[in-house]
Amino acid sequence: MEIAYIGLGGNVASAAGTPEVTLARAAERLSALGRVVRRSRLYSTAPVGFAEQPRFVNAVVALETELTASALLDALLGIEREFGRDRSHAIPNGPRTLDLDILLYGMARIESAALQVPHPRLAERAFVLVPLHEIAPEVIVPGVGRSVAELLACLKIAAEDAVMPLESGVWRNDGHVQS
Ligand code: PH2
Ligand code: MG
Ligand code: MG
Repeated sequence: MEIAYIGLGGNVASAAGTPEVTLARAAERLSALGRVVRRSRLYSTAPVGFAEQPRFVNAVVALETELTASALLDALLGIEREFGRDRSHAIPNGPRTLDLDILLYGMARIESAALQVPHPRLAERAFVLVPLHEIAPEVIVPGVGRSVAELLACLKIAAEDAVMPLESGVWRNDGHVQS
């Protein structure tokens, strides 16, 4: 059994609805892969890497799972496709209905063509570190040897509106152990 931290993001509507609804439905789907033990709030975040697109909705959940990292990745890609993710002519860092990234998988370090864990850009992305910090401030990032709280303290969040908590009736946002 491992704890995987999964980043959720999206900035265009899916058949399920707005990005908020997509993320809420996707989090429910994650329960089929184990037990969702924590979830951050939803955040409205400024797009990183490609500016000419709508703001993103981001969140992070902790999933207790018996799946291997590779099986988890396959399952996440399947859920992305269920919510209309189309990678066929996608702009790098561009708009998407749903992105599910394995940020951390226990203390594992994985460097394969298909999967890098910890997520290689985790430490530089406020849209990941802020929600991850909400549910796992003390967790040490393998390879970096620093806690999420230390990494967030090192990161300068330039714009005030870069990462803003979002109130949404569709998202359970207690941040604590889920039943
Ligand atoms: N995902 C990206 C690129 N840029 N920006 C924000 N704000 N949120 C994201 O989830 C995001 C991004 C590539 O996966
Ligand atoms: Mg991503
Ligand atoms: Mg991804």
